[in-house]
Amino acid sequence: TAVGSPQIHLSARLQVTGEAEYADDLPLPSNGLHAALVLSQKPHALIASIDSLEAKASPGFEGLFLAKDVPGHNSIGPVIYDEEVFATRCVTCVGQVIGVVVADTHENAKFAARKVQIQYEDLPPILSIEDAVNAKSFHPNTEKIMRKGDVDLCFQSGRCDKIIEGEVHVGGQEHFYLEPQSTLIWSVDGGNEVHMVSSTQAPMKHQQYVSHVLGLPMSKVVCKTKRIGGGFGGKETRSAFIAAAASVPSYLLNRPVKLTLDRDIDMMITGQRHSFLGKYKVGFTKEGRVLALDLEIYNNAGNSLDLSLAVLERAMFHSDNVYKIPNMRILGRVCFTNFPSNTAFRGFGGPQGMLIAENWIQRIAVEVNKSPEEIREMNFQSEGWMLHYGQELQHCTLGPLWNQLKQSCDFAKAREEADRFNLQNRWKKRGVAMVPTKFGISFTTKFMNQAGALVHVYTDGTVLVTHGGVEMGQGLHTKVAQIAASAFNIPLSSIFISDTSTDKVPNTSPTAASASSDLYGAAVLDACEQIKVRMEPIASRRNFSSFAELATACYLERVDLSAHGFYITPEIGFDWQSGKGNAFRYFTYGAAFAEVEIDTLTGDFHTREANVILDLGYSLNPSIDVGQVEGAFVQGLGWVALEELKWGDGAHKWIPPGCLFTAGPGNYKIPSVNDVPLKFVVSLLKGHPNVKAIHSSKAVGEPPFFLASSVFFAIKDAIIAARAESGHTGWFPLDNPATPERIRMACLDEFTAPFVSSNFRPK
Ligand code: MTE
Ligand code: LUZ
Ligand code: MOS
Repeated sequence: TAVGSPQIHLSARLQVTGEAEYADDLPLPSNGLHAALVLSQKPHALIASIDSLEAKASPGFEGLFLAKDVPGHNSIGPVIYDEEVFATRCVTCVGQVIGVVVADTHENAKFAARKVQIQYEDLPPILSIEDAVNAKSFHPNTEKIMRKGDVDLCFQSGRCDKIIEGEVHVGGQEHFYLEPQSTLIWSVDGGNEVHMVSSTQAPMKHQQYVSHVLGLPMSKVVCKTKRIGGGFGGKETRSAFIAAAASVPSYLLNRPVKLTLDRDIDMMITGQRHSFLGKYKVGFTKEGRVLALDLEIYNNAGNSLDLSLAVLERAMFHSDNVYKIPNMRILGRVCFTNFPSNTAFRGFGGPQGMLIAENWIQRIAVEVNKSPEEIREMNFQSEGWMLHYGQELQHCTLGPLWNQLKQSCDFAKAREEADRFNLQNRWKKRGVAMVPTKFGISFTTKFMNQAGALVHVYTDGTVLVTHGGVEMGQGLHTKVAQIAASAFNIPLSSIFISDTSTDKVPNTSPTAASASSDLYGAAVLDACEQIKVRMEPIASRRNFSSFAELATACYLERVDLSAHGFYITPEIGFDWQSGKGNAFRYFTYGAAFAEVEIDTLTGDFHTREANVILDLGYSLNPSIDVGQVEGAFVQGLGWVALEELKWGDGAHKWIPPGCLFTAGPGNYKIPSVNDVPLKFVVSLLKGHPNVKAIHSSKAVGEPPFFLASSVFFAIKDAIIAARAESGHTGWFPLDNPATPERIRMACLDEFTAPFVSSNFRPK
């Protein structure tokens, strides 16, 4: 059957030939206009005046729209309405939308938007997590606490041989989807219905925002998405405010409007992965067994709440990574800062929470003079372990994964060889690391775990499937088509999945949280099963030579060959009141080994080997899944070691405070082919069906992302070897990304000695 086989991604052919269509490829109708946004240039300021004379006189100008022009409501937001479509009195970040200009061409629209003169009265901005913490600048009602055992009692009991405290700074990351944010929007039938095609993970959010902003019923607003050129969480919510801005001129002028962001603007205004600050206090035995963890985590939300609370919560759920922590207390806070609102990004806070955990694990290893791998193993959770949020660990495959990896990478030998290399080389050092992960599968917001589908069987035996999920390159449509093909026992080529559309399947959650093949696969299967039940009386009458013949026979017998399917994830729900519950349906586990070589004089590095293993149950499509693992790992590698966001901090004249300096590939380095590990092995654990999801499979999209931290800890391991040569043996901080500057400065030697102390933390 189709399920479980390595089918080629259904749009691979179109994508590699460049024929696949994206939102911006749609031709703009002849009366269509191009839009450009008028953006704040101040991180925090009152708007004193807006002068549009010059803009109105610029070539091709067709209109400027501000807050006062919004026909419905100007307030939007995915969870609470704390954002404005167009800023009214006050701006709270550089890049906040103040207005939208439409013109005959994209260039003219941008030109006119730049000509809008805005006078500001500056207010003091908050431009770091530290500043936010000091100023107690938090989003309202976002303090979260999780507890297990009694941390204070454990620290006081004398049972801990050692108690250490430290800080971890976790860097952000730009999504850098290949296709920038884009919406084409138009009205139909005289102007009272609005349709749009958007590059989004959340067509329903676009429908909601646009109906709210224009004052139209949701039933008259349609959003369609055929495919998107990557989302990675960056289009889970942050696409919708752009659609909302474009909807205003389109509706008021009754003309189609296209708004596609240039790369620099996209990077500047649509938010990134949250940077985090973690403050830990951890108590452990002299063997390295963890007894208690007191943790505070802060995330950099930016100027609106967006999904930041859910991101913080997922970080809290993942702050144990895979370790037994008998006593644990986590305090989480969402920092209001004067940056564009940060948002979902592959892992959704999970990687940040786990990276903080691996930091103190690595530190314990140094303190007790053992390898981090030994400390990791010693503290592994196992079957039946009660997690710090009251969910019991079931079907844990961490042990088999870890052992298989240890064998396949021959860790002991790799360790030895790296040590030997390091003895023989003064200015090059090698490092190795093995890191495990577990990623919770479900939206932590319970109601989001629902999915709808619509399946039509036609008389020629072909099947049109639509469902609420968006194809963003992850292969969702391919997997769902496999599920439908298997259900009807027909070839994959008989299934067609057309665009995602709010008028075919309503009320959909964003395509996110890695759960889409679980959710939409099950919803589609439900629809297929309904149709099969209706076909059964006809099918049992005689043998049909083909599915087409059967479908035609059913049609002639007036059988309904269309069904709506629905699925909700059973048995989940975490209760913040009691601090307990099944936050997740199940976990996807993985482990990775990495070996790196660093140049201690330049801080350059390369990954000599990465060996990654995931438990994906019975994979729905192993070739797509291996692709997801490779992609997630390399994207994670960018996060831990290459990609650094830099903002104006007031010190540089030519770059305003709070303005993104790294707004393009010229000075923001995402992984390229040169950064892919020289030897890159990905394998999937065999023989462990997942009883909790469709066809025994597991979700794959986000879980492998964190495994790239093995590269980070291998770099740290190499730095340890470098420092040892100049007599530095204690623990030292290293924050991600491990850029050449950070690697170089951490490799203490006679050249750095005049400038830095041994616990220097390169900024
Ligand atoms: N793969 C590709 N090619 N492009 C993407 O944008 N997004 C990732 C992951 N893999 C992404 C991707 C993220 S953040 C998520 S949550 C999942 O895909 C979403 O899809 P799924 O639920 O079908 O796994
Ligand atoms: N989005 C969301 C997510 O709203 N809730 C989640 O738990 C989540 N997890 C991962 C990615 N996106
Ligand atoms: Mo993914 S961060 O859930 O879009």
